[in-house]
Amino acid sequence: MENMKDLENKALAEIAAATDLKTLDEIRVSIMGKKGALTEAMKTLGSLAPDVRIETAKTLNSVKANVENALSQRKAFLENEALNARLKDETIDVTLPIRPETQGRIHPVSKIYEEVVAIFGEFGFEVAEGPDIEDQFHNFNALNMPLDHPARQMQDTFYISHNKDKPFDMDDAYVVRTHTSGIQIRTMETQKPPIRIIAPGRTYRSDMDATHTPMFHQVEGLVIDKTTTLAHLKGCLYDFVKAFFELDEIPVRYRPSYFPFTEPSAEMDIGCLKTKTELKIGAGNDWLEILGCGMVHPNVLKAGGIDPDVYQGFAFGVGLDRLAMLKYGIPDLRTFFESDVRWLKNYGFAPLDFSSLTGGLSNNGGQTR
Ligand code: 2NL
Repeated sequence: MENMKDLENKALAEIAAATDLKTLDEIRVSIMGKKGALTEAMKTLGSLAPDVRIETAKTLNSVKANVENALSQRKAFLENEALNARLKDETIDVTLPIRPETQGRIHPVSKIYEEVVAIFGEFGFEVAEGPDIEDQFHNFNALNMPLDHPARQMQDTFYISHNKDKPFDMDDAYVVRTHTSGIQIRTMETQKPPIRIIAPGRTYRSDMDATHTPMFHQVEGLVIDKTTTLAHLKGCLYDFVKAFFELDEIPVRYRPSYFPFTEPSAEMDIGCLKTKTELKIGAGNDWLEILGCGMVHPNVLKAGGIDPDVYQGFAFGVGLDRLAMLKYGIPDLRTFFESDVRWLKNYGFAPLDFSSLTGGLSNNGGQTR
């Protein structure tokens, strides 16, 4: 069976020299395939004399085992080499800047939200959060809004039944919050003054036209301490609008207003110039309403578990969507929530364009949009 030993040596040499899996498989077929050299030799066993047959079979089995062993070792080696080459080839340097052709954009409302948080964060405010679905105590009652208040009527508020076994009962239902004030009531319930928070979030009202959508975004602010006054409110909001519109000076005025949850209440306007085609903020003879504010009503402090004879505070509410429309010149609010990528490409912002007071609020080194 000398030629079988030769076959084995030749095969082992070929296997050792194979540099890819395809070649290796061709070698396997040439030896152990249907018409392979070893297979053919096995077929002759039956015609041999019994004593020769046993010896030959032993040799053939040993050749088969050795070749199989060599094949599987070489296969494992080549597979490992291929994997290493692939890993090397597909290495990603995660510290490299993102590709400039990135398609994703930050929504203007998200951008405005980041800006507002950056500004009030710098002022020492904390961000408070709360549920979109509120009970009527936190959304209405605690805010000095009695049952017959017009804002509680069906057409403004989305009510949600929370007891499927009973017929719908408006007085017992939950609501999707109509403002983020409930967050502030919850903060009063759980934290001792001094309190200095902003409460951003989605809010919902049954309303739809060019400047109203059923879902919109609001940030409310609340400051409570023993000596908090209207002067603090004015200073705080003046600094806010200057930082937000990135101007050193900006004319402001306060008009008396009414909210059930503040007394006195006011609306803050900023100076602007309105032309047929443009709105310039910070100059001119026109005024633009920007937010609502006031001193927290004693009844609201009481509802939040805070003694109005010891503490007082100011609060404000500002619409993020409206701020986005003003700052970035977007005419129709309804387009904000149509999820049109062409719109987002036009009005959106580059990813990783962080907002900070020191690094540039809306224009990060000219990389914006
Ligand atoms: C507006 C007016 C405002 C508040 C919201 C508030 C919250 C608590 C207590 C007192 Cl817990 N006030 N929020 C106060 C004044 C105005 O929002 O026009 N927002 C877009």
